[in-house]
Amino acid sequence: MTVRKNQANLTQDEKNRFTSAVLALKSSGRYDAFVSTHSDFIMSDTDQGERVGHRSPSFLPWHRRFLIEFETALQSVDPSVALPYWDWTVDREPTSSLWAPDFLGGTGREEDRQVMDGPFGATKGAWPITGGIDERDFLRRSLGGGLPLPARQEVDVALAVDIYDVAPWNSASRGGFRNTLEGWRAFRGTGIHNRVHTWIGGNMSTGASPNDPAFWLHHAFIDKLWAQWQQLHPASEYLPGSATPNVVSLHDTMRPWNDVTPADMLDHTRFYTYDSPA
Ligand code: CU1
Ligand code: CU1
Repeated sequence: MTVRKNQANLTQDEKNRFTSAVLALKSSGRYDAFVSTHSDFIMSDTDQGERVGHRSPSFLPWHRRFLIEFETALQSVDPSVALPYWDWTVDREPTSSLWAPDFLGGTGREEDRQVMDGPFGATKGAWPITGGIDERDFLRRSLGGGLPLPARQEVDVALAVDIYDVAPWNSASRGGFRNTLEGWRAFRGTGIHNRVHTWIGGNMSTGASPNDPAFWLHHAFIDKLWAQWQQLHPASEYLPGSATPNVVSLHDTMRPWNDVTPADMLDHTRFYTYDSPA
């Protein structure tokens, strides 16, 4: 069984195995397919028409499925690998070990935000970006350039929300757990999940955010928070439970897979577990 661990507790061997498997997917072309899947869904996830991956109740089950696909791909390279998660309420600095050269590498240099160190840095030449939002073909970051990372107290406020989501089921939804976590109702639309993207900056601030491998560690933690919320509110179900125009309800299939519904994604322990409940 796959156990996802806090990245801060990984051994050097576990870090190396993770980054090596990511690089192997990159060199085989499989990685960039994940990036384009995500970009396609950002483009279609406006507040008009059907929303699937973002700004919608299915934000959480869509990304859960997306992460499972990626983790399965990693495991086809190295069966010992699981997605690590990054608890940004604890590891909050650009100097945190996550950003060391022996793991994800650090922030970008001043002139063009190009990441220069670590396995994905320019000097290694192993991380050409082909599916970005423009022609820049290198990984960019600007760690800590915007608002601070979400604090534990903000996360606890989100976890205390008793209802999964509320109408109009999009970025304007007030009060549900999903949008409190996704973050569109907050100051300038940079609540919890969105703020982490902007704190990293560079590729992570774009629709092609999986171009930065930090994407997976961020979203693994978002997924873990959803699992924690489910435990805290066992009587609170995924909403909407029945057909709603332009919204993925409990038993609707999700693009692009078309063989999975939010209901299928509710119990993550069918696929993996986390190393700690909170
Ligand atoms: Cu996303
Ligand atoms: Cu995200």
